[in-house]
Amino acid sequence: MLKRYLQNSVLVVDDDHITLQITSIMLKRLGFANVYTAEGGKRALELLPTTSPPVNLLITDLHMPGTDGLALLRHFDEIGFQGDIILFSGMDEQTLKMAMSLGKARSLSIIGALSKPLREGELLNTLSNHVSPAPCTFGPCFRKPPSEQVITPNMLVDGIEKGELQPWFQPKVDMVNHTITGLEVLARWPKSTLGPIFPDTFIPIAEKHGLIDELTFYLVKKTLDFKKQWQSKGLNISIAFNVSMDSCLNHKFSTLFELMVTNAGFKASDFQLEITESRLMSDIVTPLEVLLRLHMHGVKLSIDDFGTGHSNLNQLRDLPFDELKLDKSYVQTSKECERAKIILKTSIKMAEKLGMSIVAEGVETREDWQRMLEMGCHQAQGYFIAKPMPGEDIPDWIEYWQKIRPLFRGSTPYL
Ligand code: G
Ligand code: G
Ligand code: MN
Repeated sequence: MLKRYLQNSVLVVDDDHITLQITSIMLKRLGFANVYTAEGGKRALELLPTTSPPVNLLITDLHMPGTDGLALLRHFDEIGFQGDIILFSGMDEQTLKMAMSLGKARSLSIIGALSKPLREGELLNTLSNHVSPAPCTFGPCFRKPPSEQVITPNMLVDGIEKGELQPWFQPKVDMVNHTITGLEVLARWPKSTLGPIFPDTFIPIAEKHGLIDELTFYLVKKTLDFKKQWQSKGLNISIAFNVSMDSCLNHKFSTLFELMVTNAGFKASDFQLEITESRLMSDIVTPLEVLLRLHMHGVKLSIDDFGTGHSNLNQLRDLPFDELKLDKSYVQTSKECERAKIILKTSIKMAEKLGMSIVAEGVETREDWQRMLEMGCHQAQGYFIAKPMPGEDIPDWIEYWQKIRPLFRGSTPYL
């Protein structure tokens, strides 16, 4: 229970000494061994780098003299804070909600906004709803930077040549028997000259400047190296690559991909390609041929980000997809939006009739898991199961998952 948080430190920030003491006692009762308290935002920022183990949960008041809660969120955003955040305040509910939205807009992980006085039950509810079975050591070690980064095609080529880009891996699991069904490869560039750069910055550049195939094959090569290492440990796990439809305009793509896979001693059927279309294609015949050939040779095909962009019904009609990945934005909005729910349910039924396996992306909480299971999804992927992680962490994560699998008995994971 709450293992992910208990293994790390929690930092409580408030300008009131008594509130800090009471909250600290409450957290210790819940099992938190490492509770740090800071009287005000400024002290919190001084304390943060000195905490050991690192802080994975911040609980902060909003209204404080000097560096208040909102400024603290800005600073935590700037330093790329990885952990979860709970706001607690005596302010009215509307203000709390707006502060929560502000934090989320900064892409911080705000998991709750609670009114003062803090109640143990509410705190426990907030935490257990968001607790992921994956311990935080398996999480990403950096986060999306808030600012737009300008990178040139040359920088990207340089990054590839220097081996700075890496494949990271996010697991997918079966929602019924809880087995691991595969790992999705996600490109990461943790140490560029500009600091960490995320794929939504460099993938469009690669696509625009004709570098996407070079990048894909680079990731395939690095991934195959990892797969060999895992196999030597007895771990045989299916791998999914993200492939933009642009790559399928190149007839050589399928040949090259299969050659790399077979030369490494693997079967085409050990791999899956998640196809995304970032722009409308003028030539749809060539991708059809390329994807059909891959399908004939046993590579599984998955339609990615279904519900958004250019993932569309024509593709479903014309291409032999084995899997449909519901876009995380739909999975998330189906929480409150009845129309999104209807669209999801109908898409799931349609995919099922087409004989496809349905994956819910962006499953972040136990509620998300339950909702998507009830709607009929077969597999889940998201922070609730595991965040994307470096290849080195995969064997440990698999071992960990096998241990916690029994917690997923019944319909909802019991954590
Ligand atoms: O991992 P993250 O959520 O930051 O990824 C952002 C987007 O970049 C996602 O849509 C993902 O599909 C895409 N992406 C990540 N890695 C690759 C890749 O290797 N190739 C392609 N074409 N897209 C990728
Ligand atoms: O477009 P594509 O589906 O390939 O992108 C998936 C991306 O979504 C991953 O790169 C990952 O960084 C991100 N992601 C995975 N799980 C979650 C989640 O639970 N919540 C959010 N917000 N993003 C996620
Ligand atoms: Mn994908």
